[in-house]
Amino acid sequence: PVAATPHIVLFPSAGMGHLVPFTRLAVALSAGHCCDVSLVTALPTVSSAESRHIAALSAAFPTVRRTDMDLRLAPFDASAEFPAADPFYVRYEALRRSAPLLLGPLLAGASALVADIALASVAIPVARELHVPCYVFFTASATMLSLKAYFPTYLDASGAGHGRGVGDVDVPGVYRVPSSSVPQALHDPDNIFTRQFVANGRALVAADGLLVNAFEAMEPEAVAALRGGAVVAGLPPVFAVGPLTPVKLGEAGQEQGNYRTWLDAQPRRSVVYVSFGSRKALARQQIRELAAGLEACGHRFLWVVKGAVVDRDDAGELSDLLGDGEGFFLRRVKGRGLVTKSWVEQDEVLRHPAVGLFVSHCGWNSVTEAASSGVPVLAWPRFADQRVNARVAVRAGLGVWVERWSWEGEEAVVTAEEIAEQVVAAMGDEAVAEKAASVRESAARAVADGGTSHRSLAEFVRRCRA
Ligand code: BUP
Repeated sequence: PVAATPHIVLFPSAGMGHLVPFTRLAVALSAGHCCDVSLVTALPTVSSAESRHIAALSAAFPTVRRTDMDLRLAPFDASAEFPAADPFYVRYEALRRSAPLLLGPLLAGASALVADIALASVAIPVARELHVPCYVFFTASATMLSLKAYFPTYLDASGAGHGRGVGDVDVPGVYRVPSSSVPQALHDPDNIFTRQFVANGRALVAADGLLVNAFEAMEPEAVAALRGGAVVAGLPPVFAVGPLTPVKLGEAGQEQGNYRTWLDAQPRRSVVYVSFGSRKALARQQIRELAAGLEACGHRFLWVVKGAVVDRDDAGELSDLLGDGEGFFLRRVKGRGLVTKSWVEQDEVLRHPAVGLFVSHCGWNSVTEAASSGVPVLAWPRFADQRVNARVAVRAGLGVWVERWSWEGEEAVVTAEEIAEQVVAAMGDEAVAEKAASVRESAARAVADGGTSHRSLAEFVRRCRA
């Protein structure tokens, strides 16, 4: 039987890096492909950015139904069990343990479940039991998906984790990921993230399909190797559907930023936009060097600075964070540099004609937004999958990466002089700007009617109807 309107249940995990692409997928399926879409929202959220985003989504797209999952109903407290772990990883664990209990009832009448990669190994069996097809949405690059799919095979073959460290990981058909680019946590087999990563990686073959927020032209080898069975035999179909189009959600509950009027007043491509994502704060000393580097580079800049992992904990003054108790730095750069602790609409910032460079941690959403807007990236990956993503960005021509710059866990502080030097070089690099503009064109082609990503998403919807 052909269901005219498939009902697709989306189950994201925690953090804006996951919620944002799920929102984009929800709107693409609902408004773009006429599906009936429910979004599972686990409450309470970890960050206030997430709760604001969910409220804004409901206001702007009431057709995307919210299905709340109250984690207070789950009979355990993951944060007590992992007191020192990253709060977002602790939430993944809470969701993973709750899924067998709380997910089933939310799947009544569903044509398909699309589960976040962080929940794959628990969501797939729940859906299977209920005869609901289960797809996994991978919110990072296709290259990272290939590493995730291959990593369990690597562990089994190399003996890493049993007293041996993780070396370079040669992902068949994709690339040899140097040990130094393997996410930090994966070097420790007992890390909560590693256990989830390996379990989810092993589970991929049992999914009905894999969606990835990537497009063929940007990562041709990875997409082909995943589809062709080179990475792991027996993977289900891979739907490369990115870069998913950002959705405008309005200002519901958000602080009105003054950055918009400021940006409007700046010359074309004169502003360096600096952000390290929603999940991690730079070390205080590194924040101070970055401040000095931005001041020394001589360019205009818009800098989103974060002082705490979870935004609710970030109550300190901006000047304290910058080590600028007297406010001298902020006064010196006034007019030329705007520094904010508040959320900005990053996609809108990147599309603004005044922005000429993005100093980015290379969270995958940030890379896809840079690709869609054609803004060159000065990559400064910090942790997790970001070095893998940085390489993807550089290979695609989207920017440059100073590979010697340290990431979390490495001691070296990158000095103000080095930062200033690289920013000046990247701002003056016409070749990089031209290549980034051509990445924007190939991204636009992929998502336009008849493009590779548009066709992939349509094929996924067709399967959900069947
Ligand atoms: Br901060 C910030 N405004 O002020 P990533 C982030 N974002 O719109 P992360 C804003 O959050 P993971 C802000 O555009 C992107 O869509 C940004 O995702 C948006 O990095 C998203 O870039 C952040 O993937 O998540 O937050 O480190 O580690 O899961 O990749």
